[in-house]
Amino acid sequence: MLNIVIFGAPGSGKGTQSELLIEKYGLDHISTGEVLRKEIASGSELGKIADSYISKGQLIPDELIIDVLAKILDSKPRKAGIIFDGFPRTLQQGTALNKILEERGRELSIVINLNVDEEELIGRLLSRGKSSGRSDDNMEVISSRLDVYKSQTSPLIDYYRKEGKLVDIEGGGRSVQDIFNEIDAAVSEVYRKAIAC
Ligand code: B4P
Repeated sequence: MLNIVIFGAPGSGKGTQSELLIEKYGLDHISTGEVLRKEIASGSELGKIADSYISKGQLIPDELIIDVLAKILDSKPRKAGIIFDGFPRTLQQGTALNKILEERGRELSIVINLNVDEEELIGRLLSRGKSSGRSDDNMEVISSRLDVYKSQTSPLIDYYRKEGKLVDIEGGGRSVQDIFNEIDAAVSEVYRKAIAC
């Protein structure tokens, strides 16, 4: 069973590449950003809390999102595997994910790290902002999201590199399909090992 983390700064293509992986490997998908946006749209208590952080470009508190993630994971039927998209975003979430998987007899297979330079990230997010209606796709909030990524999320790169799980992918300056082909090569290798077990 594949357990994939797709990792990168805001706008790096996590959601975009997840869709292609789902299609090819029949995987399940948890996008914590999507989950939170649905909660906001439904007006739930969690949504109200999430909105107060997301609209400022901040991360919602670890204890809250870790609990949400574990509940969603348990509600999913077991498919060929799962993609964690946008989770973890802090070291605390990273250690929690390892524990959550271990408690369920699972193990992280691979972490795809999408590298895109800041200028391109900003351009993509501003362009998405024209049609997305997202409260966080405007310049002020994008700056804050990028700062949060650097200070709170990027330390996970070393964490996963030390675990030997990280695969760096150049996620900018080329087409979605070219990027996917490289991701696919890395994932198909772990997929072969996973089905052999
Ligand atoms: P997310 O929904 O995860 O937001 P994101 O990082 O912007 O998404 P993504 O990176 O998937 O966007 P994509 O590249 O697909 O999170 C939103 C917010 O929720 C966070 O800021 C945080 O506040 C909160 N949150 C979520 N998870 C959390 C957690 N674990 N803990 C705490 N808080 C959490 O798309 C970007 C654009 O680029 C698209 O328009 C796409 O078409 C384009 N694009 C993609 N690939 C391209 C390419 N190769 N070339 C050109 N354009 C491309």
